[in-house]
Amino acid sequence: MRRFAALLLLLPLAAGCSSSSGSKIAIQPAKVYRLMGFQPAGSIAPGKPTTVAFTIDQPSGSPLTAYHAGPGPHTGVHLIIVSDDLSTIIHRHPPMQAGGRFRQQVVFPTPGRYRVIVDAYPRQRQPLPNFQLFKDVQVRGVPRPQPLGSYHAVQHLDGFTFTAPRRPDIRAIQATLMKVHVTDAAGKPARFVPWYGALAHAIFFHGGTLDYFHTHVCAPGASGCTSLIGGASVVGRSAAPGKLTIGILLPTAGTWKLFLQSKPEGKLVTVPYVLKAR
Ligand SMILES: [Cu+2]
Repeated sequence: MRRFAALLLLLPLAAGCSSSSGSKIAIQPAKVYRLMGFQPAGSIAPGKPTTVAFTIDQPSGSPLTAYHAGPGPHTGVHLIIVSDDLSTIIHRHPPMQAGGRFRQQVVFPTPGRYRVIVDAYPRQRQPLPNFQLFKDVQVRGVPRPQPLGSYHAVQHLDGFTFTAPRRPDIRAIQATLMKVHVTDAAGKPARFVPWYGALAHAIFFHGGTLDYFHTHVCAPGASGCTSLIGGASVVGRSAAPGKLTIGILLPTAGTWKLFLQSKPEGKLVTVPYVLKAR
């Protein structure tokens, strides 16, 4: 039941963390599940449609074909790709194909190294609801890394205004909620259209190490929305149009980039926030 509990709770968990790739935290299932038949196999060209494909092999050696299903965002496989300067994010949930294969066409826009994160939610929910597998992809050409930039509380994107706290206070391993208010061009609260089972996705990457964490904003009463890490859990909520309450839970201190993805009025918007966790 604890996964469905209200807003925010702290729980001791025997197993380590479920959603972090931090090298300091052991991820038990990642040692025994493996990406098999990963494509692309070598370096690729920028700006061209590229097929990313893989199967997840179980410790037994047979492909994993039983994934969690149903409402909420914690289902199937989440494919998340970032450039190592964190200027680009690609986030898709490809459907499973025959034999447990996943296949998604994406465009890697610029040269450089990208990290592919496969965040899997198997039907078997124990010991952890999800685990991550990683692969790096090299895109040919000379990389021109973009600076991470700084935190901006108010951002205008695609006709919408996103207003976040002026100075968010974030500490490692401590669950925090960050409220973001979203208005349309007329200044009215935006209505969020669910996307991949959530009203918003908050995807966090640590600058440099590319440690990863992912939380979701769900409608009141939605289940399967809580994220776990190192004994703590967090879930975001949206109780009214224009309002997103984002759950933040970061495994380590330092500089993180949050990609806040939502569909106000049905249009996918990705808002970047550079956050410092103490
Ligand atoms: Cu998500």
